[in-house]
Amino acid sequence: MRIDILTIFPEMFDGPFNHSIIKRAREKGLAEIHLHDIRRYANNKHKRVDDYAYGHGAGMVMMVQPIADVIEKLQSERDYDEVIFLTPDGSLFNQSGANQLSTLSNIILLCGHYKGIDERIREHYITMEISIGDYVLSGGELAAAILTDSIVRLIPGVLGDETSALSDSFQDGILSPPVYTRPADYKGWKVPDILLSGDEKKINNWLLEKALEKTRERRPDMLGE
Ligand code: 6GU
Repeated sequence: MRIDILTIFPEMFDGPFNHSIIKRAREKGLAEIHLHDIRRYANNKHKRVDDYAYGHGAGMVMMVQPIADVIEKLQSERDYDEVIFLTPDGSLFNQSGANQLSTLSNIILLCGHYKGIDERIREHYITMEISIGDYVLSGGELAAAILTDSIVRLIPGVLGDETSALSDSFQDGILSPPVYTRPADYKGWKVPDILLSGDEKKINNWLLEKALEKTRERRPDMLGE
C-alpha cells in the first residue's frame, strides 16, 4: 500500500513513522509512505500557503493553488483510490474505517491548518473527509499519523503474529481482556489462577467474560445497551 501525505509540517512525521510497527512495514516494503511539503509547491515569491478568508474576519485559509498542484502531480503519476482530507468536521473514524482503508492500494492524506482549506479543494479533489474524534487539534498531522498507524498495522504481513490484529479491542466489537506476564506473583499481586491452569476452554471463557465485563462498564454503547 502507498500513502502520500500532504502537509506544511513534514518533520512532524519523523517520529511516528520511523519506529516500531510502521518502520518494520516500510522496511519490508508492505507500506510506502511519502511526505510532500505543500509549501514547496507555492508559486508565489514568499512561498505563502495561506491567505485571508473572503467574507469574514476570523482566521487564515489554506490557498487552492499549492494543494491543487501537489494533488494533480500525484494523480498524473498513478491512480488513487481515495483523496482524504483530515478535518474535525469530517466523518468519525473507527476500526471498520481502518479495515476498509487497509484494503486500498494508493491513498492521499491532506492535512489542514488554520481555519481550514479553500472549499474548492474539497469540491474538486477530496473524496473522503475524516475526523479522528470529537475534539480539536491544531492541525491534521497528528490525525494523519494516527490514521496511518491504524491502517498500516492491518496490512497482511505487517504484524508478526498474524492473528494479533484480530484480537484487538474493537476488532470483534468488544474491548480487550486484561493480560499478564511473568512473574506470577509480584509483591503478592497474583496473576489469576485460571490463567495458570492450562485449561484452554476455561481460560477462553474467562477472557470473554472479563472482556464483556469491561465493555459493559466502559462502553455499553458497543453492546447496544
Ligand atoms: Cl482530522 N483535524 C483536526 N485539526 N482536528 C481534529 C481532527 C482532525 N480530528 C479530530 N480533531
